[in-house]
Amino acid sequence: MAPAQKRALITGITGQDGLYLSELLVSKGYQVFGLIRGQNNPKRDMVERLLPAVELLEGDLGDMSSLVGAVNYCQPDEVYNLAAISFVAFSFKQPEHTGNITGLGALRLLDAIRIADNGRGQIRFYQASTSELFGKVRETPQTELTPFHPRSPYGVAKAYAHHMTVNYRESYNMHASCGILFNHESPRRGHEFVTRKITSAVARIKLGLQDSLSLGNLDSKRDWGFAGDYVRGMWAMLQQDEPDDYVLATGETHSIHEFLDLAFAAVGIEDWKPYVKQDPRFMRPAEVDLLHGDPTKAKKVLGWEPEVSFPELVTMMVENDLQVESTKVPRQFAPPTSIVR
Ligand code: NAP
Ligand code: G4F
Repeated sequence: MAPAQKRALITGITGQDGLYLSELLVSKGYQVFGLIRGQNNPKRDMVERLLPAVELLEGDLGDMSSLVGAVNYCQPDEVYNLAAISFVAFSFKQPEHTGNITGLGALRLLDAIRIADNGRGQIRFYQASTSELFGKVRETPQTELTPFHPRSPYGVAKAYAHHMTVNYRESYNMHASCGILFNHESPRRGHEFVTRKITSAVARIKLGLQDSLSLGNLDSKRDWGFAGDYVRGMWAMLQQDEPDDYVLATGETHSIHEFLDLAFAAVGIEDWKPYVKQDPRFMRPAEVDLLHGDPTKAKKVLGWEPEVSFPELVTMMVENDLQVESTKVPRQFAPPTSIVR
């Protein structure tokens, strides 16, 4: 007899990681359910177009009864909690809301699963933890054992969610794992994050649609990987016999200066300084200066390794934005097709 089709519930399905993870799970034969919030979410059409096999369920991490209803309806084997207020800068502006959704929201979902699972240990849970937990880093590179020192309301809320996940694992024998993921990007990255803000602006500058780009702190360093690689690691964590926590990172760190070098070079601009302005509006009350992860444990236990290099990632994002933005160029100003690709 063929094994029963696995069922997965994904929160945050409209986000970058939710889309890549859904594609991965559908390709593996899962029946995928996605939680979608709001009475008329503008991203519903996009998800339905990209992922026709996925069933969308209405619910919100701020609303316990909708989470209980979603878990009871889909009877999942695996739940991936990707939903969050995920933009660090925004979390300083709405810290209470961030705490409620990014922090308490994870607890609500854990409790909905605990009640539905009723001690059987059949529902596996993934929590989207983050390298922002390390914040003002105590050591470099950062591992699963590096102490936490979050530097934003987002980081603090994620620390609460992380510790709650570990606590539910230890208290209720739940198969609950945390992926401590370093920054991962893609052509699906939101425009509020620095990488996409840069690649979109570079494309627009090249196409004559924009003159300059305003940024905040250019000195911070991040361990940037490709989101499509990272969702493989999320899935691998839930296939282990025992739940645990894992760092996913490339093991390299790069500054925003380096990202700018590669992004502008991809459209043939060698000196980006005339195009980039510094704007205090994009500075944060507290900054995370350096993130540099050590993925040794994930490699050893999960067999996980990133496949896309830093230069490949930047080029992929710029090329995508050249295509997206070229559709906005008035016909008489259309650039040569060699630039559009
Ligand atoms: P993202 O693109 O910002 O997606 C966030 C998702 O959360 C969206 O689907 C959003 O829905 C949903 N959401 C927000 N508030 C919600 C609420 N109240 N109820 C239900 N859903 C809600 O984030 P991402 O980059 O895919 O990241 C996925 C997860 O990994 C997040 O938890 C993030 O904090 C974490 N993480 C990300 C990275 C990274 O570098 N990308 C690194 C470490 C950890 P709407 O579309 O309706 O707003
Ligand atoms: O792209 P960012 O906004 O990402 P950040 O703050 O590192 O957070 C992302 O990665 C985390 C994992 O480490 C996730 F947990 C989180 O959900 C999110 O996905 O900013 C990166 C760096 C920061 O140092 C920021 O100060 O870029 C700097 N930066 C400089 N100018 C800017 C800008 N960031 C943004 N968003 N916009 C700017 O204009």
